Amino acid sequence: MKLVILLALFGVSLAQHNPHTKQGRTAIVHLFEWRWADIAAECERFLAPNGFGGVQISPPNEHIIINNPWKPWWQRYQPIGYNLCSRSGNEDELRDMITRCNNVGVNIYVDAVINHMCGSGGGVGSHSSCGSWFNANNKDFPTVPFSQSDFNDHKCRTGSGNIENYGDANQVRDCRLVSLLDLALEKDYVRGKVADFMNKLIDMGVAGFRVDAVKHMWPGDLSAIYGSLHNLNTKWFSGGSKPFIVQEVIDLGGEAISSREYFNLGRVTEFKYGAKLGTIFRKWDGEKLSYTKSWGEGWGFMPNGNALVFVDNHDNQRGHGAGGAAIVTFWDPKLHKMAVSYMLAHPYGVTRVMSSFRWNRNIVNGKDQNDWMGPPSHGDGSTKPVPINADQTCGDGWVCEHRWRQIKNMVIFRNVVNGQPHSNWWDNQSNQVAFGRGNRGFIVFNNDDWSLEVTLNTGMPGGTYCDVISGQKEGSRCTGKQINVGGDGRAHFKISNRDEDPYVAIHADSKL
Ligand code: QV4
Ligand code: CA
Repeated sequence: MKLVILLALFGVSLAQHNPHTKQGRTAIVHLFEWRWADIAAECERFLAPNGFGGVQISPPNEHIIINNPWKPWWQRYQPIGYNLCSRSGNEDELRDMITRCNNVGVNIYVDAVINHMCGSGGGVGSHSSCGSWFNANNKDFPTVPFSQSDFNDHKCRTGSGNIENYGDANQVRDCRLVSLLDLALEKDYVRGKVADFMNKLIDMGVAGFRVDAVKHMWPGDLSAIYGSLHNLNTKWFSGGSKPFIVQEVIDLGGEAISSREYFNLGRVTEFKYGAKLGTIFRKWDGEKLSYTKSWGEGWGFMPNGNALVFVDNHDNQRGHGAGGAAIVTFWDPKLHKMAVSYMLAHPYGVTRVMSSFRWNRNIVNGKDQNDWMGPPSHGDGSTKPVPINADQTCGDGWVCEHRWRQIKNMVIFRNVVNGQPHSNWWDNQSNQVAFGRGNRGFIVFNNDDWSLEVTLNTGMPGGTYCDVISGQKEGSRCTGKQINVGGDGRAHFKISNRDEDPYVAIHADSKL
């Protein structure tokens, strides 16, 4: 009996680590602040044809509207209730997007903000995305409803009521994160409201959640909430599938709370990954690419089966959250393409690609004065659609890193090499490295200030391959460099440090 219960618990928790991606697809893209209508179209016209497994969407629930500063992106991290109208669209548009993406095999993962409601200074009125009235002064959110006793203030022991010391686990969980009204998730009533919200989305067809601010919630409370979630909708997922759970915990070490506390509940964001990879590609702190021979758990990252990895996210690409100046973003396109490609080529973790919007970056003394700026918008603050240019890039300030040829092709590479071991490592003891994935793919990086010229064992079957970085295979021709692999698996590589993209990648499906 005990064994059965143990196995059941084990099975349940492991299931929440599975992203349920379809057809061997392996990468997720965060379409930050995109409208539901644009995501639906993107699933059909681009993500499905290019093998993307899923989309992380911005919070779909009712949120505060802030006019000073002017409709910042972070207003969506201040919930007013669980009605499904947001800056990205209304409930019908959300449902249409989920349906259309699922119908082409692209999963939807919802950013769930369940630790708190809006900030204590959020005011009184109907300035929310669905127009519901609320009173932040009295902690009154009638649309849920939540009132005074559904919040944690009585448990918080700091003078300000805010988190003052991250070394104290109690205040990190029971006090307010930057004044955000902290929900009493120990109460069955509050847990029930949160679970109802998540279950409604599951029934609509989402595949899982990125849970916001998990460090600020007790593992026991989360376990109770996750435990009451429905299985995924059998219209698109096999019976008994549990929602995928990615928990946002920033753990760079040295705090009272560690990611480990949440491993059994679902995957956890590995923030060390992007911070280190950025430092390595920037060649800061004496780091070298050759040191990444043991990349992954060998670098002290969490166990592979627990990790969700990314080069940058919506916070640290603009100086919020963790990682600082080392993080490489689209503002450094050459390094960004290399770092994202390294991540996609490497077997560690479930991978997430960032897709951003441009803003008027203005860094003064290390701080971006415009880190609040929301997505490309019309004069009334409504979000602009994402126009697609003739060359497949995006217009109107949408960066669409996921559409950059090099990144898109590495998402395909990751699918092609899925399940193959990390193999045939080579390095020059500096910043030139190469590795393969069994006999299905091989990648070579030159991040030194001089040329690379070397013959390497690729582990690939003999033949001519098209490099998917400088170009790609189109029909039977190659628009980029060609790499000849001999019958012995060896190939000659020459990469100038002055190349636009000083790296080369080939895989089984890029064979000519
Ligand atoms: C400010 C002061 C407070 C003060 C308050 C008074 O900072 O000290 O008490 O005014 O009213 C915004 C403002 C912030 C403001 C707050 C409340 O930036 O200055 O407080 O609103 O009005 C995003 C943004 C935050 C933003 C928040 C809510 O990053 O700047 O706060 O949304 O709109 C930690 C956490 C981690 C978190 C990370 C950023 O452990 O969980 O910080 N990451 C997630 C999300 C992130 C989001 C939140 C959590 C909160 O990824 O995007 O914060 O939902 O490391
Ligand atoms: Ca909390």
